[in-house]
Amino acid sequence: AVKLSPEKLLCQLQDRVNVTMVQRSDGPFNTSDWHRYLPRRNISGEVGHLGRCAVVSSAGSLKSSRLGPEIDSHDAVLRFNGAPTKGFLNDVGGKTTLRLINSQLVTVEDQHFLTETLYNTGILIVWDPAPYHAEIHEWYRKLDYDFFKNYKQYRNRYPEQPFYILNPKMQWQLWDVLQENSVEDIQPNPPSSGLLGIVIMMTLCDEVDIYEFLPSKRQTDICHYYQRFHDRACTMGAYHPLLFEKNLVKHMNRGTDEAIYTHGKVTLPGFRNMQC
Ligand code: NCC
Repeated sequence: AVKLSPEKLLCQLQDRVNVTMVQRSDGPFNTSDWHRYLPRRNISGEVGHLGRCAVVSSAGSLKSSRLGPEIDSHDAVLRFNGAPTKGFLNDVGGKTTLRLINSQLVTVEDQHFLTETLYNTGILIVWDPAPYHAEIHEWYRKLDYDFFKNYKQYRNRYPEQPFYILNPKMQWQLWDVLQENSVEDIQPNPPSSGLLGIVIMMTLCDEVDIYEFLPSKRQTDICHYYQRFHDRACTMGAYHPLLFEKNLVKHMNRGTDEAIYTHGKVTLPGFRNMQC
């Protein structure tokens, strides 16, 4: 049970969750060294005004979905972490406008972030789990994964590709909304990349279609559409409060239950199209 009405909840999200990227003027990043690395343009200027957007979860249930053409018909598409398009065009489409990646992926050597070519397409945004409501300075000293070295190396290698660092304040502002609207206590860990990406797109787009975040009739224990690995926790959550995230998204859905069942599709309004 979610406490607020769908409209109030949408307005609460818009009001309480401040989606920003780390800027050259922010706290410990306002040095000449960091100036060379952080993108000059802000993200909304970079992407321009986006109409219909798609968020593609990495769920195994995208397999055999044939959603590719529908996903590609959007003005912009957001994907997560190492989710590929090559070899999966029919099911997930080929367009990648933005890619939200976690700091573990950027940092840990066996993820091949610096060499894998799938990261060279679209605008990149990295996020790192921060201590609860930490100021940017505190987070900077207590990174969950120390991704700065690889971030800078990637920027040196691909200086033309926009690559942002998500302001860490957002994750706990969003977590508070999740907690306040849940009857139970939720895990004291940040939301998944999935929910962060959904809210990022709500700030950049007029309307957001989300695919297989809420599982369709194809729901499976296969974790990702691009791997054979089975784990129910991928869909249900373990570290991330994923079930609560999904509950919240379901509650705000402006599409039909039928579209969830057949396409795993949820439709949310962009913040600029809401009357609060
Ligand atoms: O698996 P992951 O997420 O990359 O998936 C991206 C987002 O899609 C949604 N999802 C995924 C699978 C599934 N069966 N159902 C889903 O709803 C979730 O919203 C998820 O956030 C992450 O959130 O960043 C996560 O990253 C992975 C992993 O680090 C990256 O894939 C890089 O290899 C985490 N897995 C592990 O650490 C083992 C995962 O817990 C969360």
